[in-house]
Amino acid sequence: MLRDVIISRAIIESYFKDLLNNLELDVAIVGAGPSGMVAAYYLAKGGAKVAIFEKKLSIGGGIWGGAMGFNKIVVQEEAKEILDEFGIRYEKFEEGYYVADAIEVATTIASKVVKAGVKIFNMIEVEDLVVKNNRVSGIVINWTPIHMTGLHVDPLTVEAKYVIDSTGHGAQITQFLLKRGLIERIPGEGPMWADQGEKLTVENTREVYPGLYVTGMAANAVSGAPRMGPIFGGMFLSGRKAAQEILSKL
Ligand code: 48H
Ligand code: FE2
Repeated sequence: MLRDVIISRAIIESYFKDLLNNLELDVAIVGAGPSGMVAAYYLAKGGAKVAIFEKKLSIGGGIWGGAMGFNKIVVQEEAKEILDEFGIRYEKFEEGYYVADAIEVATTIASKVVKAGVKIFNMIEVEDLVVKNNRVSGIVINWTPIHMTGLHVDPLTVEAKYVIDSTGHGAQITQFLLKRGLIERIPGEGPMWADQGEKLTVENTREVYPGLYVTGMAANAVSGAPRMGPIFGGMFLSGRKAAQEILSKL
């Protein structure tokens, strides 16, 4: 006979074991979109202790819908090797343009990230940063439903040597520093220009404040670089660059 209470105990004990295991991290990644997940993968492969915190129920960020809901994404020559690394299939459309199924991209990356040892906490929103002695040293987390219902409930804290803002267009995590006057300005992304947007996403992937890296669209927003539309190579290359830089410093 199946006992309901044992099902409950299995979930509670297993979940809280994971949460306790991830309270002290090398890298806390905020946002399970393409750039955050790719960063997590390379960090974990490089031996770092890393977890991703995602406010939504679903992971994948902007991958699922491709462009306008046409669920395909385009990847350029420079980033094709990342699709190969993950074992994602693609078709060559024209020289230098490869097209992949958005659902395969989201599910395959997520699966490889989890199997590389990354714990993804979904339904947890990062609502602030820990900043001590002019360095980001952790994240402040809360249940997404608490934010949605507007309840006044205090958060918990996770310690991390590095935090990555992979929250996409809004650069929500870097915004916390702007609000405190710790950085001067977040110009926001510029109008569409795929070629420049893709190049600059990678260039703008950097430590914006001691202990805080930005990747993907957040990197563009923080630096005022153009958006690029439904081409995802820059997101992948940005995640990999942040991982490599952080690994060299850990
Ligand atoms: C926890 C949070 C919080 C928070 C947000 O938007 P994303 O897919 O991010 P990127 O930068 O990896 O990829 C961008 C890409 O999807 C895209 O939009 C492109 C290429 N656009 C081009 C264009 O021209 O429009 O994912 C960000 C994730 C999401 O899942 C959010 O739910 C999550 O971050 N998130 N998670 N705490 N405070 N804020
Ligand atoms: Fe977008």
